[in-house]
Amino acid sequence: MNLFVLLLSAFALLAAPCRSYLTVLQSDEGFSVAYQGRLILEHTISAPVLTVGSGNTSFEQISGNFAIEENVSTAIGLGSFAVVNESDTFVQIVLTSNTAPDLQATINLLVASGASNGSEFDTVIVQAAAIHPLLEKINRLWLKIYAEKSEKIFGGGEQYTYFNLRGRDYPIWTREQGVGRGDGVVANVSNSVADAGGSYHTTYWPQSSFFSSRLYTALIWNNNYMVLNFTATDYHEVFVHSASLTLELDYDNTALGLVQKVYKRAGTQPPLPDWVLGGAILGLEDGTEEALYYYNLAKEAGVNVSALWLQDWSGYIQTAFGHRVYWNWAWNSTFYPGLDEVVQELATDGVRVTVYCNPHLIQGSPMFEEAAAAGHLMRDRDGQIFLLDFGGFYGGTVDVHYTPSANWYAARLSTNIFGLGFPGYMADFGEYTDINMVSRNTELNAEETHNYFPVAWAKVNRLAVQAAGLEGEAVYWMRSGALGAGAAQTLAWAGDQDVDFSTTDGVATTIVAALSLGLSGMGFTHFDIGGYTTQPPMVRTQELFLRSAEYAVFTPVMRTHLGNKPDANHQFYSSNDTLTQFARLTQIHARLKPYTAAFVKETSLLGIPLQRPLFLHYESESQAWNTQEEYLYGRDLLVAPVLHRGQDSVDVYLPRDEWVHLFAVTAAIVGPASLTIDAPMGYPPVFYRRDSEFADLFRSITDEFGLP
Ligand SMILES: *[C@@H]1O[C@H](CO)[C@@H](O)[C@H](O)[C@H]1NC(C)=O
Ligand SMILES: *[C@@H]1O[C@H](CO)[C@@H](O)[C@H](O)[C@H]1NC(C)=O
Ligand SMILES: *[C@@H]1O[C@H](CO)[C@@H](O)[C@H](O)[C@H]1NC(C)=O
Ligand SMILES: *[C@@H]1O[C@H](CO)[C@@H](O)[C@H](O)[C@H]1NC(C)=O
Ligand SMILES: *[C@@H]1O[C@H](CO)[C@@H](O)[C@H](O)[C@H]1NC(C)=O
Ligand SMILES: *[C@@H]1O[C@H](CO)[C@@H](O)[C@H](O)[C@H]1NC(C)=O
Ligand SMILES: *[C@@H]1O[C@H](CO)[C@@H](O)[C@H](O)[C@H]1NC(C)=O
Ligand SMILES: *[C@@H]1O[C@H](CO)[C@@H](O)[C@H](O)[C@H]1NC(C)=O
Ligand SMILES: CC(=O)N[C@H]1CO[C@H](CO)[C@@H](O)[C@@H]1O
Repeated sequence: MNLFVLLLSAFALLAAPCRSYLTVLQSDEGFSVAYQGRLILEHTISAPVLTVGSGNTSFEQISGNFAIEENVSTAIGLGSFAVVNESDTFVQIVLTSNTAPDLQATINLLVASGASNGSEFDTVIVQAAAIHPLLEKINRLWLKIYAEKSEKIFGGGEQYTYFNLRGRDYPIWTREQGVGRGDGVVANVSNSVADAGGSYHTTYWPQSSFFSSRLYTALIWNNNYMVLNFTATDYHEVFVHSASLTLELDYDNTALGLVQKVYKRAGTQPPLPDWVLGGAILGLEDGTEEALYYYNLAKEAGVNVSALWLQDWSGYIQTAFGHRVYWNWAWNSTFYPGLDEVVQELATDGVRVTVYCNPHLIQGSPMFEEAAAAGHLMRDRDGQIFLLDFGGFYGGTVDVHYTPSANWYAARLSTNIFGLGFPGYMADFGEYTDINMVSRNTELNAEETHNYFPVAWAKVNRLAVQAAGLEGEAVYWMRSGALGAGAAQTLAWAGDQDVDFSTTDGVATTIVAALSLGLSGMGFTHFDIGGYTTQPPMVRTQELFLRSAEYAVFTPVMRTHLGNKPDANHQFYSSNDTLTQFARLTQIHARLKPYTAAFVKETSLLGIPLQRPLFLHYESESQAWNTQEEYLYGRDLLVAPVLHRGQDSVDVYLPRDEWVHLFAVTAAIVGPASLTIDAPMGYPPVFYRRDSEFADLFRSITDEFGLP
């Protein structure tokens, strides 16, 4: 999107005020450009800021996993420079190759001023564009942004392995995040089967934006393949498949101020309904009778239930991977008889029923046939419907890029889901778009068709909600995304973790996911309690189920998932002991609702993520920038979950404040302090700020649910 359009639509443009903005320093050897004293570019003839070139790339797709082979045929650094315009608010530099003088580029830096809710802000726009008589031959560009050695980088969408992205490169290409991830046994087995192992950077929601500890953020509205490269010590490099690149840089004096700018610039979110905050969404399946049986078990045990989640409401098929949903998004009344009446009955308990859908339709199903006949499915380069192999069956993909098809799908989902009284669903997938899939929207190239798909898919879901008039009442949760997707999603979820404690693909990764997404402008997320993917001989243990449930209490939505192999997994109903312990945890979640609701409101309004890194509030403490296994939940709760097998204590950093243990009657601890805290099952290290205005609520939780 064009920045000025954005500024005009969302904010009032100011007449350019007189402040000192851009400054250029130059010598015979090079130049630098700074904004209010903060360096942006540092160029020398021998180490140019800009390289342009050409190449080609293959993207081989198997089940949403991509093998990407990059072939760079030319890459020419543009060393010679001339600063041709130099004012406070506009700088233009022309760069020229020393060896090929007809190869040039311009870099423009301009300051756009705006105001939001009475406060002024500036955005520095950096535009780099190649100039060449045969411009079509230039399709690769590398731009270096000044960096400091000690600088930390966060965001990049939903990253799972490393919270601080510094020292590594991050391809921006939506895909499966991988089973196992890295080079452990699980990933190796996944690789041998379907190239599905994944690595530290593979994610459903890569985002072309980042958040620097130098208190600036960069947003890049470009859906071509890109690599955010943070490996070098003195620069960051953006590599893009394009002859031009635009970065929008926003600055602030505090991390807390900056995260709010990210939110406003990336797009504010539709509201998260209140009803999801008070108890658990129970993932159940296998028909009406089975689902109601477990619901009643839960109810009798005192579980606070906000909703049932019936992902196989449309039917199922059995594949080698496990029990799979039948991808035809309509109520299957033979499999779920009387579900319409169940919706009414459960409403009297204050319990809702939620379902499932994705942008694909199984070949041969009624919706597939309807979509195919009306031209709503994506095609291959020969004009045939593109059938993707989903492991055990084939499916078509709705052309969400093409407005008439997107509208058709939104209307269908709205009728089939909301029309039957289901106020929510998992809106799965969004990452599988093969490079050879063709949309009827001809404005997008093949890479954009792939990378923008999650945003277009999110918009379909929002349209479906709006068509039903249910904004603020309905929820859909998504895993795929890109810059701009947050503005069309009510809630994210962390995708398919393994049912284990691994740091590469287990429960611990969901904290990194929440924190990195939060600094990318998406403040509401949650995860499958106990994980999803079971790859034999892996099984979900009671310990994993309960440890992740006790951590999920401190996320907006506690939702269980039976997993792809329900029988191999410990479930909330697998033992009476689990059921009792789980019930207690859902009661704590329900009890916290007034607190959660207050901060959900703040997140919607301001964009301060619900799960937040410590440094947003304790910026001056270096430890607050280094934690990736603890977080603040709202302003007043500090959560340090148990994330490792057999662990019964947690090393916790408490920043400068007075902290009271939520589950133990002890004196307040004065931070900053690093402590080892005992963590018996059911009592994870969670602290509240003594000065919190919710202290009474917290004390009531200690009284009722604290250690005996
Ligand atoms: C990359 O180049 C090599 C030869 O230089 C070639 O074998 C390979 O097919 C190319 N890959 C792509 C994606 O074009
Ligand atoms: C990609 O480039 C390589 C060499 O740079 C060339 O051998 C190959 O044929 C090209 N592939 C395509 C698909 O253009
Ligand atoms: C706008 O500013 C006012 C006063 O500073 C504040 O009360 C209000 O919450 C702000 N609204 C938003 C949307 O930021
Ligand atoms: C997995 O495969 C990688 C690459 O082949 C290898 O380096 C690694 O040792 C393997 N891991 C295990 C646990 O076997
Ligand atoms: C990232 O930059 C490093 C040098 O700092 C380079 O070795 C690496 O190839 C780059 N990664 C990509 C994907 O271009
Ligand atoms: C949780 O369950 C209890 C007991 O049924 C009920 O009183 C309470 O209202 C529930 N809380 C919420 C937030 O639904
Ligand atoms: C309903 O679900 C059952 C079980 O998966 C399946 O056999 C049947 O084909 C489905 N019916 C419809 C209309 O989708
Ligand atoms: C739970 O306890 C009841 C009786 O208290 C018993 O009938 C039932 O079998 C137990 N369930 C499990 C899963 O152990
Ligand atoms: C936008 C702008 O100010 N462009 C100017 C840059 O400098 C050249 C020559 O110095 C002018 O011709 C442009 O008008």
